[in-house]
Parts: sequence; C-alpha cells; structure tokens
Amino acid sequence: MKPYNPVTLTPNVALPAGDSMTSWTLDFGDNESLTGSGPPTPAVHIYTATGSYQASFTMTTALFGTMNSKLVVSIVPPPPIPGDFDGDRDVDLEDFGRFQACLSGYLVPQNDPSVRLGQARRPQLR
Ligand SMILES: [Ca+2]
Repeated sequence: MKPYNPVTLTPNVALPAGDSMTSWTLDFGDNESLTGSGPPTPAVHIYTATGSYQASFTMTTALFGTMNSKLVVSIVPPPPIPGDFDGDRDVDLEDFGRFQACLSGYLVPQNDPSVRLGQARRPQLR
C-alpha cells in the first residue's frame, strides 16, 4: 500500500540576539522522534494509521533553558481514488481485472492473466 499522509513539521524558532539553540527534540507523538542541535529543519514524517497525535517540540537554548511546544496532528483517511476497486491506493492490473469481471460477468471465463488476478478475489457465488 502506498503511503498517503506524509506530514511536514517545521519548527519556527526565533531566538533573541545572543542566544543559541543547544539541542532539540521533535516528537511526532507516535513513538518516533528526531533530535538535533543547531537550527531545526523541516521534518517529513509518515504516520502509519489515522487518528490524532500529540506532537511536541522541545528545545534547549543557552539563555532560556528548556522550552516545549505542542501540536495536535490529525491524520484523516484520504479521499477514494477513482478506479481503485481493491482500496490499496493505486490503480493497477488487479483493479482492471475486477473491472473486467464486472463488465463481462463472473460466469464468463477470462483468459487474460491480468483479469484472472481480479477474478481470484471475487466474491463466491452461493
Ligand atoms: Ca488498487
């Protein structure tokens, strides 16, 4: 299945003159995080499930010590893709097979190998 939710989190930090960042941690809220020192850069992250995640950014500066900022990240299901009949986020030969089976009917033998892929997952007739 193709990933559908890459999220870019960009810590926006403006320190007063004379201060500098000594370390930072970007916690994505799903047990994964990034750490670094110096100015943070935008981080791209992929969440593996839909839901709400409490992300946080913690930084330590020379003058102010440790500070923390939180953000709720909501991952919602993506819109359906036209032609993706098996819901795996792409349109390929399996989808074509399902389409062909619907077009001709389940009882019509299909000789094209791509069509057989779709037929293998068709519901059983009772
Ligand atoms: Ca598909």
